[in-house]
Amino acid sequence: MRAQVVIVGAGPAGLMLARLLELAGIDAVILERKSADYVLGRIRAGVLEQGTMDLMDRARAGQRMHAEGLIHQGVELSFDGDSQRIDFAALIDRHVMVYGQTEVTRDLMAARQARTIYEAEDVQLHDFDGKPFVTYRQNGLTHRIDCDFIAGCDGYHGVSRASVPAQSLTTFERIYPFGWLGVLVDQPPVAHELIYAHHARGFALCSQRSPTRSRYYVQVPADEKVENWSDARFWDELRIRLNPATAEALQTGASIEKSIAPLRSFVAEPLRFGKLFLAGDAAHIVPPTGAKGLNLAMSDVAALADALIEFFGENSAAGIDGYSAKVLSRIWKAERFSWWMTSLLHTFPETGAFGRRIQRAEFDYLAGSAAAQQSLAENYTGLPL
Ligand code: FAS
Ligand code: PHB
Repeated sequence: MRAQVVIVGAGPAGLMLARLLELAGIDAVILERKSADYVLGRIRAGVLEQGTMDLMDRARAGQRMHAEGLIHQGVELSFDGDSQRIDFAALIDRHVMVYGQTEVTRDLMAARQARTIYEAEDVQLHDFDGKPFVTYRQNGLTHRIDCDFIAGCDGYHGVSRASVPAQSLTTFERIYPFGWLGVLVDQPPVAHELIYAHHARGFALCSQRSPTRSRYYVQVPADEKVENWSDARFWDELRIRLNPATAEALQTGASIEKSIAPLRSFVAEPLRFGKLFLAGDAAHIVPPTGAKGLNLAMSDVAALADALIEFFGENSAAGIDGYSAKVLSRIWKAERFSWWMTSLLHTFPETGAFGRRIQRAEFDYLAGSAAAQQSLAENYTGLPL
């Protein structure tokens, strides 16, 4: 088999890249190791930047997003009971949309016309410095796809970055001493906007998926086990960490999904190796505090799609030659913001009383400065692509 581009991974990055290439008449095939149902079963991000919304429209996959997504004009930050709303509309005339990653993935799957090979086992990348090809196993047979380029969109644990010789890659990482225990529940959201809360016992987040479905998180130790958390224990802990009025308004119920996500900051450099490009979580990881993970993956593949369209359409290598430097500049700004939001809102016992006073001062400065709020607003709603 032959394709112009082989994309490894059918998460949001792989699906969006494939769709943009398809609309440009470029033959791209996706190899995904899991089933489509498995991919759709993962509950992850919930907030879309304007740039991601625009990309969904460019992919002609945005109809349901506009019909069902919730436009949010601000978020609330609270710190030991004090609250500050960040008013995106007033500060920078921008907004975000609450629309689950699962729905984004579902819409991109539905829009795709070309080949996505699910349950492709043992994907291997070959000769991406020369004449690239990819092999995979399915139904006991080994298959080969020759191609011009390979896009590694297979996430943090994927095969693509692992296929790059260690000496060709530099990685930067910070692992946080905690994770997020998340619960999905079919109850109306506790507030009309997201609430990011700092409490001495740990961070909490009130998010949502629709007017009848909510998503909540609490910070837990990095080695915590989800089986230690009954629904009752989760709701009790969440209430403690929220302002009393919010806690009082919380509508609880049986969790329909409960999981713990570890938190890390991670960047690999560079993101191009001959005919292999890395994009999305294969290239970087951000702590979800800034709602950047999904959006950063989308901005990566927008740049990669434009570079590949330019190559195949105009026989120009300028875009692919500039891809890595271009996306890394934006990646590091998102890493900085995600690290800053995480540092402000989580508890870090190891930084002691001084660390907590610095966090309090950071919040007080933010609450008292329109400039600081404007900076948060422009980062949260998404820096220009
Ligand atoms: P993905 O990991 O989504 O997709 C990679 C795909 O490649 C997967 O389908 C995988 O099965 C496939 N794959 C892997 N190895 C393969 C191989 N060898 N062969 C073939 N296929 C292979 N971001 C937010 O903004 N907010 C959040 O709240 C949030 N919560 C998260 C919770 C968790 C548990 C995780 C892991 C991430 C979370 N993220 C969040 C970040 C997340 O949304 C990612 O940024 C987003 O999924 C990135 O998309 P992709 O780059 O497509 O990677
Ligand atoms: C979510 O709804 O899952 C969500 C929202 C905002 C974040 C992280 C996760 O910063």
